Amino acid sequence: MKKKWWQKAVVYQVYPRSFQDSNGDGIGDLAGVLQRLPYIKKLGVDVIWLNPVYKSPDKDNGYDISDYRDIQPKFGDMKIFDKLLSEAHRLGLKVVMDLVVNHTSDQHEWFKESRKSIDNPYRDFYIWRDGQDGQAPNNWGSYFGGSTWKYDEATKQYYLHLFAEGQPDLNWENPEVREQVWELMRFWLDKGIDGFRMDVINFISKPEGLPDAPNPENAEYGDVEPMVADGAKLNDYLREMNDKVLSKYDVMSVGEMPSSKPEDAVQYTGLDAGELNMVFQFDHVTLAFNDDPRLGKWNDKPVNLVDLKRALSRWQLALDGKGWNSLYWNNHDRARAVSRFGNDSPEYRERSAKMLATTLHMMQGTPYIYQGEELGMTNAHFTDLKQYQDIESLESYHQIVEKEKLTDHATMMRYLATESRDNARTPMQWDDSVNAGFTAGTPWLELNKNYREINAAKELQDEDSVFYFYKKLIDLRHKSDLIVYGDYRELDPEDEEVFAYKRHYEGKTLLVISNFTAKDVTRSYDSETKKTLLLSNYDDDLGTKFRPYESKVYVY
Ligand code: TEU
Ligand code: CA
Repeated sequence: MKKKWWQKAVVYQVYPRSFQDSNGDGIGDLAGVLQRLPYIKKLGVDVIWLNPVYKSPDKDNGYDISDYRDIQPKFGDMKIFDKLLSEAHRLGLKVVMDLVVNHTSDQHEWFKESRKSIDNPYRDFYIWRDGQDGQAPNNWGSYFGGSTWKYDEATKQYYLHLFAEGQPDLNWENPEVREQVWELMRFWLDKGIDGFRMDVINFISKPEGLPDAPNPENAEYGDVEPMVADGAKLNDYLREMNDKVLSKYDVMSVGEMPSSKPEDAVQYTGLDAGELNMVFQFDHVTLAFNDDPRLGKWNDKPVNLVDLKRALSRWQLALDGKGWNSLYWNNHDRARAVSRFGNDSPEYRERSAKMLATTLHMMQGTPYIYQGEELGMTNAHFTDLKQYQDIESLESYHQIVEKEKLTDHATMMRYLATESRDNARTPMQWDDSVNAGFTAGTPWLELNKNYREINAAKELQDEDSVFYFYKKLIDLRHKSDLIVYGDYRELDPEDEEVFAYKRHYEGKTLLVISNFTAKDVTRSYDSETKKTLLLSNYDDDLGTKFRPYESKVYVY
């Protein structure tokens, strides 16, 4: 398989509004990211993925774009963006932008035109349908509560929005929509950015006739995801995107693909498939589900290790030699890694954060580090609904507790504390000064109360910190073809306490063993073979004995 720069790269995801505020308005901005580039460089990563900074009414924190060619004033302007891009490149950091083209904002010029009249030239940029006997065209439920259809009085039709009402879905069947998307991609690629993360890109091909979703539990709405994920024309659209745009530049592309399966991803990420370089799959981050399917993702269950190993191993094996994996534990939409998959108690937080990092970063694929993950930042542990701001969390609370009364307040508060996206969006913890050095003003979202114990300044002075452990992992990857290109074989899949796997490349073996429990366990692998310890999150090696959250990497 021909080697590509993004296969050896490590990506750092910056959620700008929570990263660094530079002008005291309590909202992170591009000048703040510029100010913190040396910190990102010090970590040793190669690429920055910036969540959306385009003009937006901010109904979904920038995922509702009203102008793809201009910067949201609260983040700065194009001048500061250009400065950030050139300074990042000067430091040897590539910059990947967030491409959100399954939908636009309802404030986008295209939608303002489209809703004016049935015969407006932009009408077919979006998905308009007549109602059925005064009801929505079908039973699909939005990710943010309610129907995916909004009735528009002006032309007495409904328009489709998988997410918020302010996020109307684009009609990708319309070749003019695709041409406009290729144009806006070229605008940014010609400025010199290094690629795109593509928002729910596997939702863009909608099913013929937009039929009802199955609804066996007789819930208020049917589950939209199986209806829109991996649609019939998706490969055609991705191949066209690659032919007309991506193939003209030496850039990377990663498609966010909720509920995509490995078999599909072999096609999407196949090196000669001419589509994308990699995908964000969701199998390992959607393992914990409520017993009541109507509550979907909302639960407070621990993640079962055997399920987690099966999900990750399945993708490692399916894409080995055929495509390419992204490797992530969390992002701006997920609970914090150490809280969801490790143990965020004071006793085990650091140890388990390092164990999780080892487990993921020694796999085959491109690792993504979400801002603060390298510090072992934890979930927010909010206790009051007023602390939350995420539209998904608030609308879900409203739909589940107030409208459908599927559970009570206290239970839903536990679910939010476990799974809310705001867990990942509390401001970056830079130091132990007021507001953790994030802002001189009032932070847009409350800081995590533990910022005095967990912050970058403290970890930069401690060579045993989570930060320097991530740095070691990144350095190891940069130096090792075995880590980057080695194949993957899991050991003891049914082991409920330990995650162990091997990588092989050109006659060398990497053995990775992680104890996912707070107990001492004993395990031996290839005990007769002479092994060299490459990395451990403890200071010494007790051989077959593994202490709580102990993780070791051997090479031989
Ligand atoms: O997320 C898509 C998506 O699948 C999420 O809505 C996810 O399923 C859910 O949040 C799980 O908690 C992308 C962006 O990453 C997200 O921030 C946006 O809200 C969404 O698309 C709409 O653009
Ligand atoms: Ca600001």
